[in-house]
Order: sequence, then C-alpha cells, then structure tokens
Amino acid sequence: MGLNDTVSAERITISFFGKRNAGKSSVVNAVTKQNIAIVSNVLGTTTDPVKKAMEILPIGPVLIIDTPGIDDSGTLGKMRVDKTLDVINKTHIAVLVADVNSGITEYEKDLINIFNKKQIPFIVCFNKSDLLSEDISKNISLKENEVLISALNKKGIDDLLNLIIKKADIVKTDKFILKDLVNRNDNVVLVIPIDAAAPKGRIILPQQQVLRELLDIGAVITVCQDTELGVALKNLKNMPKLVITDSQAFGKIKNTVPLNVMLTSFSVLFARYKGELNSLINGVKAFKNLKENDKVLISEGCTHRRQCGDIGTEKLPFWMQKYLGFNLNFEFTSGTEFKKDLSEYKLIVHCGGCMLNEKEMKYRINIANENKVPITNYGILIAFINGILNRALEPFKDINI
Ligand SMILES: Nc1nc2c(ncn2[C@@H]2O[C@H](COP(=O)(O)OP(=O)(O)OP(=O)(O)O)[C@@H](O)[C@H]2O)c(=O)[nH]1
Ligand SMILES: [Mg+2]
Repeated sequence: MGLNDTVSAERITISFFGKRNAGKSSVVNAVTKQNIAIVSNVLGTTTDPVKKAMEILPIGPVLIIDTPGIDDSGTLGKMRVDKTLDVINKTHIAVLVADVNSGITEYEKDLINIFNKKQIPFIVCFNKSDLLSEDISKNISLKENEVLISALNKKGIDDLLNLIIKKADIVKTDKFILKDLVNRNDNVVLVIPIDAAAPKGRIILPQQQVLRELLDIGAVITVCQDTELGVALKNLKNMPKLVITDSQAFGKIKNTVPLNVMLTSFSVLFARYKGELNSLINGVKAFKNLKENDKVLISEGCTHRRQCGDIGTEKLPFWMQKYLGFNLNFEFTSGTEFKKDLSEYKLIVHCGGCMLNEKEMKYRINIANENKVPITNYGILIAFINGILNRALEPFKDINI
C-alpha cells in the first residue's frame, strides 16, 4: 500500500464466502478483473484469506477478501474454517458464492443465518450458470439479493457488481470523528508527544485522521508536544475551544490546560468513532474493583513491534498497579486475532483500534459483553487514573453517544 492510499480500516470490506470449489476465487478474479486468487479444481485451493485493496466506483475504496471454503474438514480444515469465520466479523458486505448445480445446502443456510444474526447485508451468487441448459437458466427465479453468474464466461458479473454497489449504499454512513464538536475557525490544539515509542519520521494514524478532519472542517490547528503546550497556549490570542492529547500525556498536561478549555484525547475520540463509547465507559468502572493478581487482558489491534516504554506492555501496567497499590496478572495480545473465550479475565483494556475497522472493534466489544467481562480502552482508563475522566468526556455531554 502506498502512502496516499486509504488504510484498510477505512475501506468497505466485501468478502466472498461459500463451499470449496463453488468458484469464490474465480468470482473474486472476475469482479476485480485481476488475478488475485489462485483457481483450481482441487478442493481447498484457497487456504488463507486473500485480501486486495482496490477502488470500485462509485463505492470508492474497498477491501476485497477471498476466503477458504466453509465446508473444509480435518484439523487443518477446521483451522481454515475458523479463519473464514473470523473474516465475517470485519465484513461490511458478504457475497455468498454457491454452485448453481447444488444450490443452497446446509452450509449456505448456516452462513445466511450468521449474516442475518450479525446484520451483514449479503448477496447470494449462483455460479457456474454456463453448466445449465438455456431452458433451465431462463426459468430460474431469483430474489432481490440473488444473481446468476458464470465466472468462467464472465456472465452476470455486472449484475453482481450492481448488487454490491446497492448494498454499499446501505453500509456507507457519513462517518466522522469530531465534526459535531468543532466548527470552522475554532482553535484546536493537538498534543503529540514524541517519545521512544513514537514511530520514526511520522505521526500515527489517529493523529493523521484527526488532523485531516479538522482541516476539512476549517478549524485552526496548533500542534505541539506536551513539553511545548504551555508556550503554545500563551502564544494564542484566544484560548482554544478544544485540546486533544495523546492519552499518555493526560497526567502531564491536565494542569496546563485551563479548566474552561475542553480537554480530551485521540483515544477517547476513537472510542466513539470505532466502538461504543458507553460500553467502554462502563467498562472502566470495573477497574477500581479489581483484586490483587486478577487477570487483565491488554489487547492491541496492530502488530507493531513493542518498544521500550511501550504504552500497552509497560506504561499501562505500571500506572494501573500504582493506582491500585497491588500487582495484577497481565496478558497481552496484538494483531487481528481475538480470543473467543475471555471468561478468565476480570478486565480487558483495548487500544483505540485505529488499524481495525469499526465492525471488528464492535465485534470485540460484543464478545467481551457476551463473556460478561468489562472492556474499556487505553484513553478512557488513563483519563480515569488521572482523575479527569469526566473532563475528557465533557465534549460529548450534549451529544447522544
Ligand atoms: N464451469 C464453470 N466452472 C467454474 C466457474 N467458476 C469456477 N469454476 C471452476 O471451479 C473450480 C473451482 O474454482 P475456484 O474459483 O478455485 O473455487 P473456490 O470456491 O475458490 O474453491 P476453494 O478455494 O477450493 O475453496 C475451478 O476448476 C474453476 O475453474 C464457472 O463459472 N463455470
Ligand atoms: Mg478459492
């Protein structure tokens, strides 16, 4: 992916599911007009989800995912099926590819049930129409979300694309991070500390996204590190409407920002943008009730190599234990995998999820809720530990979150 490309987390994810040999990979290749996935008549040719970021007009940036067949068996087969089921959790639009000759079997029914349960808009694509006689083809009656195609002969591909575009209209929401908090010409200060854990030569994604949205709004932006915030505020003729800080600096700057200036963090903004702010605020209440040696899961959505002074593995455990006055039992996960059985944990602390799409983030919150394990996020917990959670949530007080 190039520097100018939309990140995967902001793309509409369109995934292709079905039994082995139904022609999923062939349909993906036909839809994208590219040779993205290997096609063969060997059952189980696709063994790992295959992803391709591309542009589909008029939808815009999308992420296409081809998956292993849902009817795979054996130990390895089960692992492949699990990977496919994981893909469902980040899918905005599902395309179920079924061989028209076998039609809807138990496997397709199971998938349709999952899509319905998870409220994922889906299309059923009956493939291999070239193998049907013209008479039979003509007499097949299709529902609104069904289409008859031949990936081999490239027949019906435009109909499939049109259905995908129609479904994308339902999915596309005018998502924003802070458009409802800031107006044109408002002064906003962004506090971005550059420490050993900051990536070399750039600023991280949530900061870029906030910066971009503020520019779109027409806000006037001051950016500085926590060490320069005092000077920055002194130099401003009028106090800013809002200060947005990296959550890690809450403690250092909370007394520098005057009380009549709103103060929040990137991570709190992302809790609302990607997840469910209310659930994550509720989750933080469990923190002060933790007992010595309780198990806490600290989970990150990205896979960057942990560095010295890392927020997830070093700073957060240190601050949490210092606040409580006793030791906790920490476990750490990162990347796209998320445990399904969370029952052993007393609290989950998740990152802002900038590398995950909102579907995946909400799925993780749901799993925690189903397991009855409180879940919160980095920014909310750090604000709580610093005694300024109410202040960090003040920008949202008149907004239905
Ligand atoms: N006749 C006909 N054959 C097709 C069509 N689409 C795919 N095939 C064939 O069906 C076989 C399986 O195609 P794939 O695209 O690899 O199927 P898949 O669903 O991705 O299979 P797995 O990766 O094994 O799960 C290949 O031999 C394809 O050439 C079609 O429209 N018509
Ligand atoms: Mg395949």
